[in-house]
Amino acid sequence: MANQRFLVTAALPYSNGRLHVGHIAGAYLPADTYVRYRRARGDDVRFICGSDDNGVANLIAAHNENSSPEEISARYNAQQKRDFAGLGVEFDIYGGTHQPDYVDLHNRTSQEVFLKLHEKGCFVKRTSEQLFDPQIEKFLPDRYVKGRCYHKLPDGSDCDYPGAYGDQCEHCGNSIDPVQLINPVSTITGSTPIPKRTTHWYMRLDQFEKQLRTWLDSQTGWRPTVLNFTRGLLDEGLPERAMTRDLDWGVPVPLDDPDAAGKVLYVWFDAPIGYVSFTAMDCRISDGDESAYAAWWKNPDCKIVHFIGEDNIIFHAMIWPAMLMAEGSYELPHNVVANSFLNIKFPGKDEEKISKSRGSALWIEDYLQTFDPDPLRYYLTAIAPETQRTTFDVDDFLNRNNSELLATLGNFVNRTMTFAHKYFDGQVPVAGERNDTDLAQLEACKSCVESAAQQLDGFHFKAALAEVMNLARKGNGYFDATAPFRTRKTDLASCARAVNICLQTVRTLTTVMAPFLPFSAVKALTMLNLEPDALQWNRATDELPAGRSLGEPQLLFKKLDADELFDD
Ligand code: B3M
Ligand code: ZN
Repeated sequence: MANQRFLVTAALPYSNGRLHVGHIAGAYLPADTYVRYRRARGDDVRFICGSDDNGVANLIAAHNENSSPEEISARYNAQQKRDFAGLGVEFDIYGGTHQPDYVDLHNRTSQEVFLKLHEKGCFVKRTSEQLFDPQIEKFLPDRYVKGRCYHKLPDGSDCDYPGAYGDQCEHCGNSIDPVQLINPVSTITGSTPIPKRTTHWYMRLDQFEKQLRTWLDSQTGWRPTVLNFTRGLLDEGLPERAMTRDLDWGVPVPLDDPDAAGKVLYVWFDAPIGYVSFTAMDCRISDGDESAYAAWWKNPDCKIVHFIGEDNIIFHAMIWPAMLMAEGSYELPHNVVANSFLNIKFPGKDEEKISKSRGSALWIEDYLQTFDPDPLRYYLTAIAPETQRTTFDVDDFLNRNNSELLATLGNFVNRTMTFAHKYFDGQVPVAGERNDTDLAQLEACKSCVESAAQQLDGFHFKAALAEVMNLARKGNGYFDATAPFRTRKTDLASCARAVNICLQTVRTLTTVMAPFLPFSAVKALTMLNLEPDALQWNRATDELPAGRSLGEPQLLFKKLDADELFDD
């Protein structure tokens, strides 16, 4: 197939905190793996991300940390960049919707979209009562207010969750109209808010119901969880949603209307436009022309893929496509790939939800102080929450590092490389005449390349990684069966043949492991004395010629133990 063009995005993290393993498993790792794979296939890919700086989440963090939203978003944006770099999640650009270098372009891009929708009659202006904190004289949109949830659970009982936020109830997952919350309190002052009239612009999502349904029905290759959830929302009918807020932090509402004064766009209106404005910035930096973003966003030959966590489905599979349909000149997403959340289980404790406030999280910053990135990348893909919640179990992480990554993949590569060094002078031995066992092993290499590709094309990362590990397992099986450690003394030709086949297998493994374990793949490349273009997918089964000199063997993985992880 001719090379394709992909614009890949990963959800923009709020710049109100650090990243933990749940964030990485949800969106960033599968996105990075996918991008690496597409590039290995020769596709033209841009990988876009950055922080979501606007909105109440950031204001609350600034309030709690006695700081300003500018300072908070700059600090966490920088921290996130470090965390991603440490894990080898390599974006082409990591912007931020309110970062100094980005805010002008981002505001302009967001305002243009808002104005276009406004001209097209997609908004209604309404004045209604909203919650207001009299103590600080501020409206309380979104997470500025908490109260008891008024929704019903699927079994018909009341949700009644006491800690529901003004935008979403984390217990039942429904979106919340803050004025309907039972016993609301201001999260800033703890006081009881009073209703007060204010004017906002509501997007008439119902105008897009039919178009959204037709579009969703025509999608292939989407995860059923995403399709079913979105269809469920459409079946309930799409209510109007306010796309402006009474806040002094965000993208100013670009209307020449006294009612718009002091108002900003809703953070979920401007955040996905961040994907576009960061692409434009990337084009400005790399092509010297920000208008080149159109080649990615307005080009029917470019596939746009959004990687997100499950709580963002409504925004990416429904509201954002409706915005794009309304705007009219952009392409719609080719796929929206959503993962569920992770639970966490620390040794000797019960499994629990990851929670920043309860301190039950494994932070990337902390992890990287002690460990290499690849074992985490391995585990988070091996347990990827692709269809349902899964658990990051610290003991299981260590076990699987030691018994799979190290004992299977690492061991196969290591025994092959050290053997070739010790007994073949660090060179690829002659292949000789291959027998059925040898040919079957080479065939296993070929079929691994194909089946891993098939799984990756379908966004089945966990299954793709299993194919890679399966080849490593077969490599060990072949090594044991052909026993070069024995034939070395009895039949040197057969020993050489076996080591040759093992090296060819390491060669293939290097390419197929690279999207998952990029740091280890580079080490393996060095050991094989190959150039980086050897990671191209269609070269995965290129044979290493006999006589080729190999690089020095080095260990790909280490044994890990729990103490290191919690050693302060
Ligand atoms: N800032 C992340 C979250 O909901 C949210 C994603 C925006 S993607 C445009 O945790
Ligand atoms: Zn609820």
